[in-house]
Amino acid sequence: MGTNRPAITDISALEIIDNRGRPTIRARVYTDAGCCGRADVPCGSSTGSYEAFDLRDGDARYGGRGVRRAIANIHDVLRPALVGQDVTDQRGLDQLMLDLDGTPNKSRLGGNALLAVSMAAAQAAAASLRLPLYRYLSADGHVLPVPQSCLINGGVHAGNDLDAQEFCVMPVGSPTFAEATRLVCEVFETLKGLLQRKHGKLATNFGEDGGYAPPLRTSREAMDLLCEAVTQTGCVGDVVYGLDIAATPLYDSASGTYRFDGRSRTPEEMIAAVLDLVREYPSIVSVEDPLQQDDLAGWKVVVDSLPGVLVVGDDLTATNLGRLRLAVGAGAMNALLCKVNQAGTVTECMDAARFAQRHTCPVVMSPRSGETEDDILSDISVALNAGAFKIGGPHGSDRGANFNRFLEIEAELGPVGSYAGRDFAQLA
Ligand code: 2PG
Ligand code: MG
Repeated sequence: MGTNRPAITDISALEIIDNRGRPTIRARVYTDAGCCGRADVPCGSSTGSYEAFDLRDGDARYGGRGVRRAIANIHDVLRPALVGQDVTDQRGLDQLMLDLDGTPNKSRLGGNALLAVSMAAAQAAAASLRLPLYRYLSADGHVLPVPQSCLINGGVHAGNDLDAQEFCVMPVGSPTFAEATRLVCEVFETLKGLLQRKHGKLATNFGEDGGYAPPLRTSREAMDLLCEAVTQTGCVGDVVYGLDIAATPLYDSASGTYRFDGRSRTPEEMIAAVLDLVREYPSIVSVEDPLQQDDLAGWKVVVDSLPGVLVVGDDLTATNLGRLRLAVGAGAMNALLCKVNQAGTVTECMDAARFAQRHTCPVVMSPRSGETEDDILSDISVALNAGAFKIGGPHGSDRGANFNRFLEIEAELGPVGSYAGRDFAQLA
């Protein structure tokens, strides 16, 4: 290559399990600087159809969810092409993998195969240059996001009757990420006591997103409990709320109706229900996926009807530049949920986030319900100066990993770092 940049010497991948006991890929990228980068691939439960393709074996193992074919693609196709390449050329590496795959949605080699190598290469490059990953990815990364912490789980993340998927607290009034973490955990403890008293100890079982999965039926019940927990903790002025309705799985395309808060609703009734809910709780500042992924006109009505509220595209935009262009052009969202495995490479994820920020759409970074102890998303979030991070509840080391990495980064940045706080929606 004729450069003195660190080169890739080897790539290996292994089938591991995530927090739900489902298989996923762990990849390692080695460099001639004697360094190794490691990364695990996340996976969602409530997935839209515009995401990068998640290649699964479809055989008898793990109910068809094995990733041996994706791993074989890493070893047989990606490895031979990438060995010898400059590990610090993230864009070039990602483009090379995209070319090898050659499909619009990474369905030949698997978005999970490409992402594993893409993230591990970024880690290997950062290690080779002796930089923390957030600094390798951006010279300017300094924002610690508001943790949007999902304390009550519903939807496909919980075995209860709550239709909406996530009820989150956002400690915007805290001075630092560390204080914000303390607040989240204290509200979480208060909520546990409340749930126990009101609904019995079974109500404190956990959902897939690290929050409680109590036997509630409506969004109002969930919001009332969250608000009560915040009041009892004594931090009313410091906390606002975010919801993920995750409406795509609530939508039945055959009948054209949603199931939401205990009954079936036409799209117009669904919009009215979401607007009523947000207006009833003025401290709700963010609503994700209020409608299914293809109803752009309906999304625009929600955006126009809720000035000052973030209407966050997840399944709608799928961290995909094409979808994002469409949604921004249609005025159908005003904030981007950014998930690295929806995009399928680090470069595409960061390009989508930066496109959103250039179009005054703040970025909410998000893990998936299926995660491991990998904390790479915290570094990517800081590199992007994202204003909020949908971190899950504090239960489980898969969620703790991101909290803890942010705490580490905040301590490392010292006065250079700044907590997004009440400005989280202005960071675009
Ligand atoms: C979401 C995510 C994460 P999943 O809908 O935003 O909370 O869920 O990873 O299951 O898609
Ligand atoms: Mg979502």
